[in-house]
Amino acid sequence: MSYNTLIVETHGAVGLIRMNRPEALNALSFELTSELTEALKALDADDAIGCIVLTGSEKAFAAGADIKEMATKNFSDVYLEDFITATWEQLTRTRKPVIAAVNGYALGGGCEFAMMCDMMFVGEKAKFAQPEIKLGVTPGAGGTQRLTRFIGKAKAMDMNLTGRMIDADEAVACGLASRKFPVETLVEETLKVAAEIAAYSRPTVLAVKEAVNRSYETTLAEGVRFERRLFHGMFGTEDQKEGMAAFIEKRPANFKNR
Ligand code: DAK
Repeated sequence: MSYNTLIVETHGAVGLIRMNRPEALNALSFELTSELTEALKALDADDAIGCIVLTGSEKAFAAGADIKEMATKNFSDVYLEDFITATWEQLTRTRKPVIAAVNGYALGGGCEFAMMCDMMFVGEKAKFAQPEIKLGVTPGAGGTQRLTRFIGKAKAMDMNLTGRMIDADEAVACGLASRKFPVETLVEETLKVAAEIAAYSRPTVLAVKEAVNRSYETTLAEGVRFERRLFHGMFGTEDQKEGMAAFIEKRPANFKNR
């Protein structure tokens, strides 16, 4: 399938989605977010794919919601069309892991998109901000909620109330991103990590993602109980037998995703 605002490739068992609206620094238009929803659904449903990478260009991951598209909307427009919820949240419904590879600007909705992914790697020149306050709106896709859970109240309040940008080092230091790479090698290095994840047992990968995400939505006791049940369930898979046999026999595991 071809898209107007995305470039989608497969690299072995990894799906790579590049947001591609260079004229608008990948601003998240209705077309882009709708196409991204379709691309994510297709990769999630593809048995040959085990992990997904979402990236933009060296200048911009995404410079936020498309301001030109939304500037004249009124309350009824955004409420009735379910703005954001309708086309922005497939990232949170994707079962396979999605890694954001962020070069350049990740502002407003761009930062929120990156936070909807399961992991975030940054290029040295990445820049994050929640500048909605400068536009007279609040964030609408997790800028006050996910960001606060990622980096804590003090820094989230600072970013949301001032709109200031943080750089790649600050993003890694405060836990927004987990690894930093040179700009030119960010996507290549992210693809390597994605390939490593895609080579593990698929049911185990999905269960790990589900368990970590559950920690954001429940108490510690319930979360650990959920984790324990998933762990018990893993003993019903062929891949558990294979993984442990491979360790004992000192050979690489050959997972079958069963
Ligand atoms: N939307 C539309 N076009 C954008 C854009 C955006 N967010 N960001 C950049 N562009 C366009 C510029 O207008 C320019 O187009 P032309 O003028 O050439 O036609 C082109 O991309 C290049 O941008 P610049 O010329 O500005 O490039 P610079 O290198 O000088 O500056 C910049 C780069 C990223 C610092 C700057 O472009 C910038 O500040 N962009 C806006 C960043 C921003 O404020 N993003 C947050 C958007 S708000 C909700 C409602 C709203 C929201 C959420 C929920 N609900 C109703 C629930 C808001 C969400 C957001 O994301």
